[in-house]
Amino acid sequence: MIRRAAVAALLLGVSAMAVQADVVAPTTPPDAPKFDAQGEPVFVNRSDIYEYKALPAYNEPAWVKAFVDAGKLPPVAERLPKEPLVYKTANEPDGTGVYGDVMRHVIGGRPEGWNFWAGQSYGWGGIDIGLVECLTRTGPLFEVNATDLQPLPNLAKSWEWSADGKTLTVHLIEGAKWSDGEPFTTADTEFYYNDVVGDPNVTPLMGAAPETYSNGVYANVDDYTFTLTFETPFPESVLYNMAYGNFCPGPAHLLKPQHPKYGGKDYESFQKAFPADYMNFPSMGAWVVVEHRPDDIVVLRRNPYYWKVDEAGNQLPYLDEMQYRLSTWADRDVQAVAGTGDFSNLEQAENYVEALKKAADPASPAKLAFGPRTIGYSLYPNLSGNGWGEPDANSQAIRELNRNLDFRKAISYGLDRQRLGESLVKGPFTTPYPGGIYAGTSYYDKDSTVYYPFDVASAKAELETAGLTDSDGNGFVNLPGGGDLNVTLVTQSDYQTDKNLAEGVVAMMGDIGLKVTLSALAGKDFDNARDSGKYDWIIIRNGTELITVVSNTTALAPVGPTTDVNHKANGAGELDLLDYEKDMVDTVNKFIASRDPAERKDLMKHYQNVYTTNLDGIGLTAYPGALIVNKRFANIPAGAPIFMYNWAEDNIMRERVYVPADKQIGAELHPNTLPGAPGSAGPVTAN
Ligand code: BQZ
Repeated sequence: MIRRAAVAALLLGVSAMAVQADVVAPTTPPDAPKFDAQGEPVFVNRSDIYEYKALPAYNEPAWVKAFVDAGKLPPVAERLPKEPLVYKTANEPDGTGVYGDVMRHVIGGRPEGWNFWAGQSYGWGGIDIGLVECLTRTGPLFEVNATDLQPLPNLAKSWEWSADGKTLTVHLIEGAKWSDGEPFTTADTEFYYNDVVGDPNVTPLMGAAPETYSNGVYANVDDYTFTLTFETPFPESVLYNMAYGNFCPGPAHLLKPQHPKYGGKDYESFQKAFPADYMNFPSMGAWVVVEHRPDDIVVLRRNPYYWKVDEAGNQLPYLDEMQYRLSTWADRDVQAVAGTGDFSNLEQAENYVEALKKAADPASPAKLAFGPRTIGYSLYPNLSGNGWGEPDANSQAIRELNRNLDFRKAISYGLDRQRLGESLVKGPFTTPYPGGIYAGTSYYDKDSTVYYPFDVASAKAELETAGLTDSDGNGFVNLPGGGDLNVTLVTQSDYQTDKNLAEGVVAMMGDIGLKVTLSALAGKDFDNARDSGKYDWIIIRNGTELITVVSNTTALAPVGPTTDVNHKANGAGELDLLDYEKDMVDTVNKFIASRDPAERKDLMKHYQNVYTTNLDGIGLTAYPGALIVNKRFANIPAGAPIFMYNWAEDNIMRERVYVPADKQIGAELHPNTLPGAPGSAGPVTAN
């Protein structure tokens, strides 16, 4: 490793020893160990997956027909939209499915309530993905040809841009209904856009804000058509941002009366209006929550108004029930390989060896398939210097240091990323991750990626350059004129991986003389600390934007007051951006406005260079995840990644997954029942 100063000293004829030990020059990241994903997707065009059309006749499970015969439900044709979404048989890996059976999920989160639009978490692990359907869909894009890469239609069946690119007209599916039979119309999209996203007092679960949609101005045209009008032409990324996590409208007929603007008591009451014991909350998803036993299980039953069918006219879903056992994320892996659970995203590298061993047994009840290296962790210093998260004096001093590149370089030079990855799992899985766009993805460019490699002497030199020295000789650097600097590192306690990485960081920072104290927070507390800026440093498993760039693009930089993970506006709405951040904002906005693929590639090379040169986030490690699914399920698409445009719960398109009749296990907890009326106690029978 060539120390820059030593070379300079030699050139000047000065003894290298006389020059203060300087830092090693930044480099490009090491190539990741070769790791072949198990199974390639069958690449298709979007139109090969599904289309919207009326079919001559429709079917439903026989036990659902009993509800029609008892006069409790309209005939199935009247429960479907004029032109349902029709999944094409040729894209169903195992063809037309049969009705029946259940998918038994295990999750580590817990439902807070059902008001996703006021920020309530459903406990993750696929519950929210299956309940809140959105205008467009990106999960299945993992199998879409790069030449046809645009968001899939979903509740929005089509859209078009005005000639000047400043107006987007969106056409909703016509005649679809909520699971309680109420029509889905632009009343729902208008309420979502103007009274959830547009109301600063309301924050939806994934933080969608006006900037998420390029500050478009909403207008209804009719019950199934609305427009968004923009300042700058063709902000096509808004269509990606209309997928899961963002433009997923709620039932205005239930939400609106609770909203303070329409007679609701106040914002807190609005958020808490549909608590976790409220059953049968209307959904546009394939299933509806009919039972919740706290810390035990959430059970969902099929939505009789679901607006999707297969080409034979069978109303979907094929699976009559979804279960979510309320446990831990680690238990999800254990139960999936044991066969008592049906699904897991194997994402905690510590469990790989055991899971692989179990799944390798031919008698294993589950199939395990590794995908691409898209699970990655970064350490994020809080970059706000003007009060986001209300820091005390000590934290404010740390934020000033966080805003100093020499300090951020010290952290990076102090991290032995190879050892961090190997502390999780040995083998070709993990690779040092500098931060920024992931290696191996469409917009990655190695030569644009700057890597400050592990070197303790360089780390210590950078701390000194940042004005930190161990003035009291106790082994830890001190704040200028004060006691030891003591950084609090927030991590998520629900995952062993997050805790292991955090513990590794604490130890390595100690080796360079930087005292770091761990604060491990569970689920919602972690998410709240992350989103409110109440941290000095935080370790986060990164989102889709650093893998695909085209989804969640606004999360790549502080393009708005609340879009960036480690730099949001203060209470006064002020963003004190550093110069390099302004460059990133400008680059991302140009990317969003560009329709030229070559220009977009170049813009992302620049973004990657600015991000990694300035360590906007300090990468730790990246590795592949594996999808574990019980072998009895059919129609699991080949090569489905656990995480890319979205999680596998979305990617595998659960509504068209089925279990052949001879493999069904009779594990439904509420067989032959349907959701009841909103707010009623639970599921209902036909008579
Ligand atoms: C997958 C995912 C589906 C959230 C969540 C959880 C939250 C975060 C993140 C993952 C869980 C599973 O991830 O770990 O495999 O099933 O749910 O939503 O970590 O705490 O806030 O971003 O997606």
